[in-house]
Amino acid sequence: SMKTAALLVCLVGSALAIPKAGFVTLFLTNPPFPILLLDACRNFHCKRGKVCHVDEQEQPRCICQDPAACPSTKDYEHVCGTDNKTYEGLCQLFGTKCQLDGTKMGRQLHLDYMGSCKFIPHCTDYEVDQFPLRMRDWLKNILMQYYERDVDTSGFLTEKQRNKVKKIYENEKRLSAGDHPVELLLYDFEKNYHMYVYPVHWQFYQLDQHPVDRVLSHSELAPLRASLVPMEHCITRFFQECDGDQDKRVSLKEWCHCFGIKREDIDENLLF
Ligand SMILES: [Ca+2]
Ligand SMILES: [Ca+2]
Repeated sequence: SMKTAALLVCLVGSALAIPKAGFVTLFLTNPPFPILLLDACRNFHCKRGKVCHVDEQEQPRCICQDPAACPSTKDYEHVCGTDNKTYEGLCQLFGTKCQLDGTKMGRQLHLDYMGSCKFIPHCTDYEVDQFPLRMRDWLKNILMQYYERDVDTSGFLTEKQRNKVKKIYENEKRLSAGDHPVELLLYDFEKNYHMYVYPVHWQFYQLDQHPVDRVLSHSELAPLRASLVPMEHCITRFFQECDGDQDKRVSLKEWCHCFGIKREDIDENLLF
């Protein structure tokens, strides 16, 4: 069945440019007071999804943005709502949400992700089990690539990181990059467990930057989604399951645990 994935997208609150419709109407019907009426809505801020309107008492009021009156958008401005409907833009989405104010649908409607809605298959139990295996392997391979590139042009890794990665790179038992069957990945993890410890810490450190506080918020996890397109339908579920104490943040301990790193190998000193 089709399931909407709750996203790791952090909403950028953008001001929506909406013409002050109330001003125009009243300007025409009350010609002696144009300046006064203009000022009523000027500097009067309404929250997202609402626009200023001058009422009969000439007082500014916030009313719902009529989605049909939103400025027209380009294709790339389309957004997907948590109702799995594509909206032409943020103005239309938040205008619709405002009109549904006070209803369950209104409370549940949020921005899911930028872009038109697409089919995101349900992540099965089998896939979610495979996910850490594939991701761990992928992290290790990224570091190997960085290391190789650093031979010609340095700058991808710091000196400290390069020293750490060198040991993995030069290990003859290292599994070459490729699309390996789960069984092989599992076998390699058991045999060469120590090679995976640093890459898992390294990725945590890369993501924990806004702010650097040893926990990953939803918005800090967002960049991973873009990098892991083939597995993206499992990311949401994976991270929900990683967040053991359900505080909506993934700590280093929770992160490492998710990737099968043993308690005694979780080390804050590896975050560099
Ligand atoms: Ca953080
Ligand atoms: Ca947590």
